[in-house]
Amino acid sequence: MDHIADAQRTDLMTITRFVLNEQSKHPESRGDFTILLNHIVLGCKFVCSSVNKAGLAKLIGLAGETNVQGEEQKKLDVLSNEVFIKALISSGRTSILVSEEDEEATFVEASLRGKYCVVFDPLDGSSNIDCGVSIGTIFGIYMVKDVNEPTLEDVLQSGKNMLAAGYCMYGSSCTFVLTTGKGVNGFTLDPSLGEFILTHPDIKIPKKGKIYSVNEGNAMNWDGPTASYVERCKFPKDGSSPKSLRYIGSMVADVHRTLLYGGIFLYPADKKSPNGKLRVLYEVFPMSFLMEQAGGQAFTGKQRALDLIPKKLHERSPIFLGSYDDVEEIKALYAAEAK
Ligand code: AFP
Repeated sequence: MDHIADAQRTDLMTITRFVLNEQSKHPESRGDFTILLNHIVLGCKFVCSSVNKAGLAKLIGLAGETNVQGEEQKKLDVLSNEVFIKALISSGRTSILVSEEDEEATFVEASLRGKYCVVFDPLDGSSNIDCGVSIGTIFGIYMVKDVNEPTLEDVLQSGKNMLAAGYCMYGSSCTFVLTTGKGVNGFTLDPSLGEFILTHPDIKIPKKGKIYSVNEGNAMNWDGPTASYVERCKFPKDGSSPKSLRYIGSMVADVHRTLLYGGIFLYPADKKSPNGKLRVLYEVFPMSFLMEQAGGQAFTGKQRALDLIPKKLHERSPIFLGSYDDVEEIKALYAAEAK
């Protein structure tokens, strides 16, 4: 009998225990981050359960404009947004919230204010819900400069100032991936316990990968470096095997695979969308932070992604992220073009 493996199986490292362990290394900490994270986790559990029920609800005729009680059914992305906003405000630990769903930032009223700002996409990839593809929540956390006077400047900061970032993927299992700036850890929801358990400690992305991930339907509008890079993936010049193409069209799922298996995920600029499609604050920054913490890189085509300073809440940026060597190759192509 393998006693060590058995001990690990019965000694469950829940996400709360994990974060409390981290907190105990900082005697000055008052547990604010743990409380905030608990509220984010609660939102994720709610969305996970709603996503799981979405297919069933449709089959038994609950979806659509109204349900059997004649009540209006909220779309899942709208519902998820409400749940996160309420959970984050009630944590008493936030000052400013920026959601993909809301045009304006939410400023928390003074009596409920705390020292963190949260930027998030409550349900990224939601156009994939009806066909059962994995979707997810993405979030990033900043510290407010002055709790008495929060301003938009607190969230329009460079990505390298993020304190923590992560995502929760609602797929064949529900997986929560987190960085607090000391590596990346993954937790899987045990539905019978209702707890996220550490299943992927200290995730490191392979230095080079065998997969590229991009919407090739946009190829006719790509710039030179992106087009050459993808051509090299398919027809390598160094005698190596071509890379495989995998593209789900749901960033959390594409990035999760890239993190675990290695390779590169691209959402480049093109002639129609000169800034790409993905949003800086709650897509590009959190995923770039996770990639760097796992040993990979994230690049915009011009600079390190985390060095960007967004001017607007919903600003977009091209993004190339993944294995260190693969991103290095695309950086070299952009550098050569700039000469
Ligand atoms: P939706 O939330 O509208 O489904 O968009 C998903 C997304 O923002 C991101 O998750 C994907 O990586 C990207 O868009 C896919 O975009 P394309 O459909 O243009 O490939």
